[in-house]
Amino acid sequence: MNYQNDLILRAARGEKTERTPVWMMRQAGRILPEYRAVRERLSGFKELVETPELACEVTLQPVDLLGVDAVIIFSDILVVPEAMGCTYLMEEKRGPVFPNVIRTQADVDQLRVADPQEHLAYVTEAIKLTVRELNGRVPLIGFAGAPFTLLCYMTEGRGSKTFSIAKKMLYTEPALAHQLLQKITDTTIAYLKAQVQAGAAMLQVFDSWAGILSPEQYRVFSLPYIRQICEAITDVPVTVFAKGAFFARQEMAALPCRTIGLDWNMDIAESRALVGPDKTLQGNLDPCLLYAEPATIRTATQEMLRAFGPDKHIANLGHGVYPDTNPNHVKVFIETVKTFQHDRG
Ligand code: 1CP
Repeated sequence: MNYQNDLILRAARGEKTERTPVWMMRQAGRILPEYRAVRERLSGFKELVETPELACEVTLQPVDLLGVDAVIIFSDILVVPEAMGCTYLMEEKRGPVFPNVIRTQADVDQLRVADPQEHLAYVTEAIKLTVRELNGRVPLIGFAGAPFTLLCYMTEGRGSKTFSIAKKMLYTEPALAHQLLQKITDTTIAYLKAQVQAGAAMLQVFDSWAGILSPEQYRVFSLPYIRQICEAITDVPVTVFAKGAFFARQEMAALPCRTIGLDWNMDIAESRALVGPDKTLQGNLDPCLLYAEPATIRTATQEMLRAFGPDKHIANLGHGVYPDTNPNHVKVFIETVKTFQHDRG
């Protein structure tokens, strides 16, 4: 594929770039009035996710409206549990709910290792359409949830601040947890490979709930499965974003992935020292900073860019952009990255 703008791929591969590339987690979503307009016509979130033409439309919105250097396919991490036979509902105010939670050996046995051609074709179809529509303007990022983060939702049955039911399984039935994690991992590997075949130029693994684990539990229940995923994906650069896993940065440096995502609690210089010089880092402005005045956003973004340095950095927020963020403030963040000139000394 010949791209008009492949800054993000070059940065992910560790090559020098004219400027730092930028995109935002949750860039396709409720910050954009154009997204809300599409959403209002529909029965719900799942209709948007499961209709390739619509998913394609909202995936593309941030390129035209915000000028980002990559798109992320509009979908959700919860499509994987669904493909395995554990369906979810997206309730308007409450978020995701799983009517049938996974808690016993029988529950785990009932789950299938999904075939992406059969159970996730709506995602690969949306990717193909989007890549065709993009016509080389910017690369498309595919994604999946990390196995541990998906275990959280499947066992708990909904979002939670503590995921104590999920963690209870790790402490009381570790063998069962490992069986579940392995089934999720096998599905995820097949799914991510199908995304690459459909045209995803890079992939991100979201371990959104990494931060609730102790370092020891993270080593046992999350990292080995992320490692399997990274080892299986050989054709495109992979980013691992483990929110809250400040304690695992050195171990993440040893994963066979190209990029490590940082959240806003992670100090940039300390992260670079822990991760070493080889990998690309992504992040990490506090999403709440976008509530500040434009001048403050500019200054903070420039400080962040200086701290990361000119190479091996993909600018992003430290987590997804919040839905009540003013799109004009988002544009200030993106424009600041795109016009910043590093002093290469
Ligand atoms: O109707 C709506 O607009 C609902 C809000 C919404 C959106 C826009 C949900 C429900 N999912 C999404 C899309 C989405 N989800 C994307 C693609 C859009 C983009 O990034 O531009 C992606 C990458 C995700 C990934 C996702 N879903 C994660 C991992 C990233 C993260 O934020 O940590 C997680 C944890 C989810 C679960 C989920 N989906 C939706 C909600 C409200 C939640 C969180 C539930 C909770 O609080 O636990």
